[in-house]
Amino acid sequence: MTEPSREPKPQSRASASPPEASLSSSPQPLAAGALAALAQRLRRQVIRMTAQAASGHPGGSLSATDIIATLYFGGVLRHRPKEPKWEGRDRFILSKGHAAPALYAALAEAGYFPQAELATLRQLGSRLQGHPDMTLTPGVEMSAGSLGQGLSFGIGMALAGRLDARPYRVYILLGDGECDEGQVWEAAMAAAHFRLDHLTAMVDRNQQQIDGWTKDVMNLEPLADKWRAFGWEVIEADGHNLAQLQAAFSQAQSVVGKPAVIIAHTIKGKGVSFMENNPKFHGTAPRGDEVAQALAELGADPSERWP
Ligand SMILES: Cc1ncc(C[n+]2csc(CCOP(=O)(O)OP(=O)(O)O)c2C)c(N)n1
Repeated sequence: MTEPSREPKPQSRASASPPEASLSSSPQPLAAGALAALAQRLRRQVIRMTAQAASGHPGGSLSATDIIATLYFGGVLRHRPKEPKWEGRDRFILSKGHAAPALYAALAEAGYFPQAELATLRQLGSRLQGHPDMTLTPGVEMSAGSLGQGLSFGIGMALAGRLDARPYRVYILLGDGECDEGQVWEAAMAAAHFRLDHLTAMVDRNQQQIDGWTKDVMNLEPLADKWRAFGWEVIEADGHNLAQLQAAFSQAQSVVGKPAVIIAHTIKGKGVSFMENNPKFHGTAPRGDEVAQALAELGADPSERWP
């Protein structure tokens, strides 16, 4: 495959991102049924990982799982799991780093590291720490955990791609509670100022944060209008409808001259009845009978390998 030239080319503020030519693609997107089944498998891994670690953040991992599954397996990201540092890859930044279990499950599924490693979540010496570490884990683009930083980091990557004339795209997943951070809005201003149309933010709009409902902690509404006022194209989608998510990503890719944000309406703890909208499972792992019930509700497959 021919890599795009590294020759820097002059860019004016008005210029859009580099042309989307000459990038090799990710594997073919999965068909709808297979993608849905895969997303459920990732959810089961989130349950097993956090249960085994006896700690972690299942709620915000389960709300983000369909978004992450669509990125990696729904034909959005161009990436090479066997060549994680391939310079032409699209970048995915999990800014809400506490949802690391969902990211790790997807990376293992894609082949960045063995599935068996998922069982080492949060152990001393493991490559899979409680929050993503870009120095340890293949496929992790940014060390995250301190909320509010991912959009700024992604802007740096997007500007670097423009300077290097590399036509990769940058995707950043934010929590809605994370949007309480002032740094998010400074970054939102900057991304619009620099017309970063090769950058897409996603907000996991599950309406909850660590202490409960976002409307009670810090009301974000009207959230779409806020992003619009900051100069962004706003796309809203049901964050658990994979076809809608795929359509939202392709709409975001077609936006010219400004960044796009996908507000993905989700449910914290999605797929497990006693976790849905239950703030207890923001940062508490399932245990005992809860694990069996969660796996059953997520369509447990007895033949599934664990670890
Ligand atoms: C700067 C910073 N402050 C506080 C925390 C502690 N914290 C971890 S998760 C969380 C709630 C985040 O809510 P949201 O972004 O909505 O995540 P989700 O509900 O999707 O899990 C908080 C406050 C943190 N990680 N970083």
